[in-house]
Amino acid sequence: MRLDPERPLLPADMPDGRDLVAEGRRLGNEITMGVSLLCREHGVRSERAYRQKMHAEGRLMTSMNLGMQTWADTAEALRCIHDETQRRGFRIDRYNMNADRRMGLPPEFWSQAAKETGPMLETPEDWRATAETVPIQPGLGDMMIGTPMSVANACRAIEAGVCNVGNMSQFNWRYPGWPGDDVEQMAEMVKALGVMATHADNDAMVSSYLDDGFCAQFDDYCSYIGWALFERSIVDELVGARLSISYGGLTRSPVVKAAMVLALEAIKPDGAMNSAYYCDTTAYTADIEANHAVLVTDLLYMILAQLRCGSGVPINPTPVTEAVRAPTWQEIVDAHAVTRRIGEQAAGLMDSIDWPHIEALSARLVAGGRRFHDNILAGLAELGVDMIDPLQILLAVRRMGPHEIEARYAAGDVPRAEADGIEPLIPTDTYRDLVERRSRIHATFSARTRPKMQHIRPVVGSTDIHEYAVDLVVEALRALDIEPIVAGVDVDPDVFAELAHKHGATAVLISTHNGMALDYAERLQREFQARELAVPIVMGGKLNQDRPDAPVPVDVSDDLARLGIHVCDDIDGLLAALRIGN
Ligand code: B12
Repeated sequence: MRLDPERPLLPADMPDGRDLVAEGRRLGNEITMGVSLLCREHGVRSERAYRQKMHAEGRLMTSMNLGMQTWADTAEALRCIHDETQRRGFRIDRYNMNADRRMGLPPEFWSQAAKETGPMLETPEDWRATAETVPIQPGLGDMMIGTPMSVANACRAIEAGVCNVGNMSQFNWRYPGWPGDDVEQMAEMVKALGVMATHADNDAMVSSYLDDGFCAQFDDYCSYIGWALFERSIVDELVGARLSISYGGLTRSPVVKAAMVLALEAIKPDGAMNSAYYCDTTAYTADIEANHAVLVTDLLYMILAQLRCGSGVPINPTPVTEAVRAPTWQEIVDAHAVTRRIGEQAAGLMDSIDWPHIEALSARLVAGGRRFHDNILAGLAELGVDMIDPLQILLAVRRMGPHEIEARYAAGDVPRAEADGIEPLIPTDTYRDLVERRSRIHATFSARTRPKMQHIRPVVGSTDIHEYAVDLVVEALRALDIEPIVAGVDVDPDVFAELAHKHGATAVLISTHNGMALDYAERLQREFQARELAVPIVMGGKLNQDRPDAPVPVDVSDDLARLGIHVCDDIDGLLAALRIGN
């Protein structure tokens, strides 16, 4: 997105962010922070105190992502994990609940959107049970702060004894079927930050998984660090809450990740504590045995980085089935068993690592990050954003989007040309992947013959936040001289149907990943019927569906085909799919 000089970045009649923080603080004062089962068992009042105690005892802490179909299934998985890890002689310290995206919506909207991967907390008992089922500390890092339900969710989490509530980086996510606008959503978020500020002295922390938000679209790791500093300036300095950062799932280079961990620790203010460092999620394929190599290498460097900086931050190993679907509880335990074993051996390997190289890289990241941070603060002020109003700041950056922000404020050279993007100082792995995949796709598709391609006018978009495949589909189409209508991410079925109708589209190309492929397709077809549209639908991504009777999302490619949807495993299938109906 390029800023429109004719259109003001912010509306004239928005609420004052400072008043919203004050309102949040008032609401925060009405609730009492709970103490979880884990903390009670260890005689501490908070996750932070627990971690300090464990760190002092020399314990390597671990964290897991967990989100089954329902809360009942998730609670059962927690019990099984607790028992099985005890049997195998270790334990897991915390879990981050991967909730259904509908958790971010007011309950009256739940039935109007497709069920996605992850549980819903529906009753007060469910919320309390997150911290009471087993002595494993919950982090509610998804679909809480940043959503239209920010305030209610933050309050319930605090009352349940959840200390880390997120997710600052998810501030740009949209929620299916929600009719409100970005001002309303960000206002709720700012209020929730006020709630968290009230409980900062009780060790409540606003968590932020950097990879969930704009950082996933940045080309430069310096921008990651700069963005972390930027979030800190809003949460810690403006609002008076405490930010706790997670990072790692989109970085496959263990050396860069070790340097990033050192950098994230180096920029932390005194007394702050980060949430979790994640193993890579992107280098995995369907070759499960080969994925073990990715896991082990990544873990080794992450554990060594922990030993080097002594942060006391838990490590989150990625189950080897990551690229296939959401994991079973057994697959999660297995990944932690690997972590434990590497943890036993890591200290002996400390001296074999080239720390001066990693620390020099970390220093460059910090220096570049500080430049990004200074640039963005000065740049926003220049655009007329009131830099002591958190609502104005959040709304402004949300409206600018990650590409515009990096193009303006990156630490490296300014863009060579508008289309080029920035020249990254330390390129992100996602940027490297994109460049490599794009050139491969360009080479393949531009070599194809293009019969009657000019008649093709597809709409392209993603049903959720996953955006990388959409970028590639667009690239492939452009290589064929087809200019698509790009619907973007988080596109609801009625929006796809409206766009197809309005533009006389010849196909709708959908990427979907959140375990809702079938439910979404049926809703889309109903929207098509309502508009009497007969346009081919092509779907790719994770074509699976959460089902109450199955422990993990089930592949629904055949069901989609039966509905008449064209299913594509990869971009190569696009050409054949596009010919259909022409
Ligand atoms: C990167 C990633 C993320 C990033 C996305 C960053 C971004 N801005 O795009 C982040 C960290 C933000 C993220 C968030 C989430 N993620 Co995610 N994510 C992934 C991951 C690691 C890679 C997906 C990806 O982009 N691959 C690269 C692209 C190029 O490959 P691809 O998607 O496979 O697409 C290829 C083909 O499928 C095909 N294709 C895809 N779409 C289309 C469309 C058409 C028309 C065609 C022709 C072809 C085609 O072509 C592509 C090239 O071959 C996968 C796991 C994995 N390794 O696959 C999990 C995964 C998809 N995520 C998952 C989940 C659950 C989530 C969350 C809901 C978690 C949560 N509760 O917060 C959120 C989403 C929330 C939201 N608001 O939507 C699950 C889905 C579970 C399931 N149903 O099985 C997965 C499988 C992880 C797991 N094992 O649990 N995620």
